[in-house]
Amino acid sequence: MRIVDRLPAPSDLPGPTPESFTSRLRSPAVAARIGLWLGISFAVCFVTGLLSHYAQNPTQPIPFPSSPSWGYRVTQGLHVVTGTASVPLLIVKLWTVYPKLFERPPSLRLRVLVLTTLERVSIAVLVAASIFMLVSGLTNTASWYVWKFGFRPAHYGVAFVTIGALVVHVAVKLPVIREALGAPVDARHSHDRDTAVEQGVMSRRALLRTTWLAAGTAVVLTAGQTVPWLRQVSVFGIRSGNGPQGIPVNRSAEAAGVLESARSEAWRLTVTHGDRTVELSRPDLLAMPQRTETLPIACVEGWSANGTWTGVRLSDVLALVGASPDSDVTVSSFQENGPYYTVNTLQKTFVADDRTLLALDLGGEPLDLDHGYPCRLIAPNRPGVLQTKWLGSVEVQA
Ligand SMILES: Nc1nc2c(c(=O)[nH]1)N[C@H]1C(S)=C(S)[C@@H](COP(=O)(O)O)O[C@H]1N2
Ligand SMILES: [Mo]
Repeated sequence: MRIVDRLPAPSDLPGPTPESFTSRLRSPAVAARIGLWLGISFAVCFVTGLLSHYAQNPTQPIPFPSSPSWGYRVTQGLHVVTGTASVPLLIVKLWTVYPKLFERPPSLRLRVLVLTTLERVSIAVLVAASIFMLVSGLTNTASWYVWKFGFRPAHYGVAFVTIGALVVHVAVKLPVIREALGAPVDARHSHDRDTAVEQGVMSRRALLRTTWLAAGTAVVLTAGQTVPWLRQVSVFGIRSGNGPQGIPVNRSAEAAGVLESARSEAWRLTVTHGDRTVELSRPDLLAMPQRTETLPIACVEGWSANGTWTGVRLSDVLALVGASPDSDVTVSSFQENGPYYTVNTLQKTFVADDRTLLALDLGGEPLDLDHGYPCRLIAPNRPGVLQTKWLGSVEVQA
């Protein structure tokens, strides 16, 4: 069926056409190679992101494990590193395929138009969703909350759109990808435009090498916030600087508005189990058996650092109100400008783990005000956002 009686040939329409682009660099031979790494990077980012999301769920059908203590540190480090490395990969990938934006449908027949439009829409969704993921993730790691929406649900929801569109894209392009990866990078690809023969400023190989270098640099610069010996070079690692007691600070006591309440003599930790309640001062807690554990703070933003924490076991405190460690426990901060980060529930796995402490000291000194003085939670393999500082109460769930 024809839309109108006499159609112009698609190539007669005005405007640039893919043939206006003459560089050999814009080829599936390049796009497929970068796409392969971009795909791997997105896959790692997706899986580690799901883990992080699950770890932060208030209820977990399968309990999140408390071991290994450094697990979340590694997966979330990978999440932020692969996300950051994806930025240069995506930019070069989009550059290589840019001429396709000006492609005309092979004919103006309705069926062809519908199919072409569908393909374009699926690519548009993939590109838009990918850009959203990388931009929202990066601004979040920089603690630059320009968004009105909640970061976590949006970043989580669009992740599925991105991965779905990616799977469709790879499936549709499989023949093109296979041909490209099966031949030397310099070989002509059957989808190369006849006009794309100009050498340009560099070879395909050199473009790829430059891209790997850019991605590698992004990795090294970001990984510095997690890997101590890389810290010196980590200019992207916003929180890589040393905070008090050798650990970066996410929100300072001043920002949390607890400068006075944290230093107050009247501070007590309220521990509740049903109708039993005890109130503990810092000297009370210090008089209990003290345990020391080396555990990391691993922020969702990707930075992490090990600390040597001393304090009382959560299970020892629960024993004071006759609660078994086989319970879920909600800890709350006395910080008033919440609600974010100020209340969270530990599943049984974390409550029963002997390394879970109500920490009083860090690195052999009383906790810095910024690290949660007079008392903070520290548990193994837990997102930093759930390591509540400036504790006010511990409540055993029924
Ligand atoms: N009460 C309270 N606890 C909190 C936060 C907060 O803002 N308020 N921030 C959390 C986040 S996001 C992280 S990463 C860790 C950081 O701990 P640190 O500042 O001691 O390194 O504390 C967590 N505990
Ligand atoms: Mo965090």
